Amino acid sequence: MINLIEKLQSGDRLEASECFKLYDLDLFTLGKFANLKRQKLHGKKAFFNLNRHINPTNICADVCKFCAFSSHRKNPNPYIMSHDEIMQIVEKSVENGAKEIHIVSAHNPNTSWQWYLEIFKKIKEIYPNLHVKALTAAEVDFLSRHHGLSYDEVIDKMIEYGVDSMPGGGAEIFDEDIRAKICKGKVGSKNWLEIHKKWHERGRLSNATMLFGHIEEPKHRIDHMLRIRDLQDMTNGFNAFIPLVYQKDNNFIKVSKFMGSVEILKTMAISRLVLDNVPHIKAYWATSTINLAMVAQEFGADDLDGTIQKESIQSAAGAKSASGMDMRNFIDLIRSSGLTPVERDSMYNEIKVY
Ligand code: V47
Repeated sequence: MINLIEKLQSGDRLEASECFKLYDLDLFTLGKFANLKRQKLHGKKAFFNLNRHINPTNICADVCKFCAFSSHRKNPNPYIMSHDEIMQIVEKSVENGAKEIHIVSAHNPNTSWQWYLEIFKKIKEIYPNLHVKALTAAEVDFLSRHHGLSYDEVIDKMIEYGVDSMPGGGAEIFDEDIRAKICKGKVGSKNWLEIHKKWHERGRLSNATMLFGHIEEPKHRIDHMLRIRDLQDMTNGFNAFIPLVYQKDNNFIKVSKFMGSVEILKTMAISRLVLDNVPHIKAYWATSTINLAMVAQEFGADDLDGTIQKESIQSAAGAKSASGMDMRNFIDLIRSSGLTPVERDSMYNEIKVY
């Protein structure tokens, strides 16, 4: 342990074998070193953006056991939005100040690939400066398999139709055994990484998530982070890493012990320490609660995601995020935590320091 602490003090990159020992350290030791790294990169800044999440359909060909959003026997309310409906939401969101639209759908087998992609063109025609963050690697994989397109073809179409960046969804946990238990049939780990690699190779940026607090163990989280770190060494295309805290309601994973705040904060801190090449660690308040997301800013995280306006995926599973967050509240909470609220764009350029 002394060697590991010396290594953390040096600030040098941790070897994989050292990363696997990090969970043995206590929260405050991890927090101290993660905060040093965070302060070195971002000082006291806590980033957020003005965004809107839109989930155009919940009808899904896949059956992920953690998902309470897709329509299934515990949530029998299938829907699919028309492009007109989506455009109305976009219009309202822009009126409310959104600068980014984050569009993620279930894998709906009853639609064409055009239904997935043409909406981006429609948005960009009217709002050329609105950032479109859309299509997870899981959706890319679904579109490829369902419509007989290669990954390259889907990705080139995304660019042609106006997608600016890719969200980090669908990564879940890369370990193949755990993945088979929680989301069998969905995009495999290697393919998730391959899709992001192809996206990065076209000069585009994306995020990476990790779903934790279900049946995985700490070693699986470290393995997940290391696979992200390896790809980032090659492409430098990840903007942010987002550890998503598992929400337990209305889904099909039986979890006997739920994750407490200490383990959540340790995971945030460890993310900062392992992912020395990813610029931002996002404490996504929708899954961690807003107060813990604020505390996480002192344990390695530097970003909170945004005001969201409406959230359907995590709130279906119990998170208190259904109606987003008021910008004033956001700013006041960041300030009262002793941090500097920084509104950013989707590429982390600073728009306004409050
Ligand atoms: O991949 C599904 C997760 C993700 C549950 O890129 C759940 O900036 C917790 O990826 N408990 C989609 N999480 C959302 C996502 C995301 C969110 C915010 C920002 C960004 C970004 C990306 O939601 C899925 C899945 O891991 N999810 N069910 C649940 N029960």
